[in-house]
Amino acid sequence: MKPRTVLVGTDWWTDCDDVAAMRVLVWAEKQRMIDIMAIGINACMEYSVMSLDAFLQEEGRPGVPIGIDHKATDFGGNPPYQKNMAAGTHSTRTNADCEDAVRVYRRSLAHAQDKLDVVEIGYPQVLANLLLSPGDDISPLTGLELVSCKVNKLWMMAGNWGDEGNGVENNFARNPRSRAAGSYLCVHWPTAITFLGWEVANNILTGGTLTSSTDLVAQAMRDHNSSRGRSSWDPMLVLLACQGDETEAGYRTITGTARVDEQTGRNSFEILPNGNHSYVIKTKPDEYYKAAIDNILESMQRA
Ligand SMILES: [Ca+2]
Repeated sequence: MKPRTVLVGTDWWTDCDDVAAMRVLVWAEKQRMIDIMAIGINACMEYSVMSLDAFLQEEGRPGVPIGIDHKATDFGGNPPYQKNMAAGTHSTRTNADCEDAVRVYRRSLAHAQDKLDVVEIGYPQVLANLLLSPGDDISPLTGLELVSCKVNKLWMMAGNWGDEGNGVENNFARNPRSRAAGSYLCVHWPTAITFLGWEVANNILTGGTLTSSTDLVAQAMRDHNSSRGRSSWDPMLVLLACQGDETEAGYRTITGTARVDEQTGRNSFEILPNGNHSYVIKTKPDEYYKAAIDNILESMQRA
């Protein structure tokens, strides 16, 4: 089967689960499940691009187009993993070398031959701003038109759906920018969306079996004080998206319409048989998902 093309958004911020997720993404490309078209970073810190570029080089996938939201400097935090990752490699790519993530997404969509999938493991403002983008030198189409024409589906780690679809989670609720964008995205994104929520992966700790002193995922886990493993929000969403089928990946779905409150970031869910949104519920024991992620992380561990 032909690999599915994916555009991937990540906050690549303070948490180390994005690092584990990026390893899962590169692994899935090596398995010919997906092709990585571009990555958009939606939280902007000093070493964002250099550390991600360094990581992708070390994982054997140099040259991925990277965009960044240069304005997203207000999420706070100062993760040591990015500085350490950037220091130990040969990357010279900086934030300033990269275009705005919306332009990278617009170009990717405009050039895509077939419909692709969008994967998001961070904040939603780049996707919201993509929808709001007007025609430009890249394409006469608006962002909404490009997404409508070129996207199959959005897979997103966001929300807490554990209390019958009601809850609060960081990717939607972090700050006014993420709350407004999450609210806008749920109303205006034109394709189906599958959400994997906080409650699905919080108790599934992965990465703790990596023991190499030079492995970059292991180092990020140690830098985050999570050397015994970290909640698997982002790696589980990426693996689900790369598999591309909720049932095969070990989930059932609740279908309806998701909403995010613009003021509070709280998510809610109305169950509707023909709704465009779904959130996933595990159908297997936690150990099943943990083993799947840990096996992938270990398979690419640096000796
Ligand atoms: Ca993330």
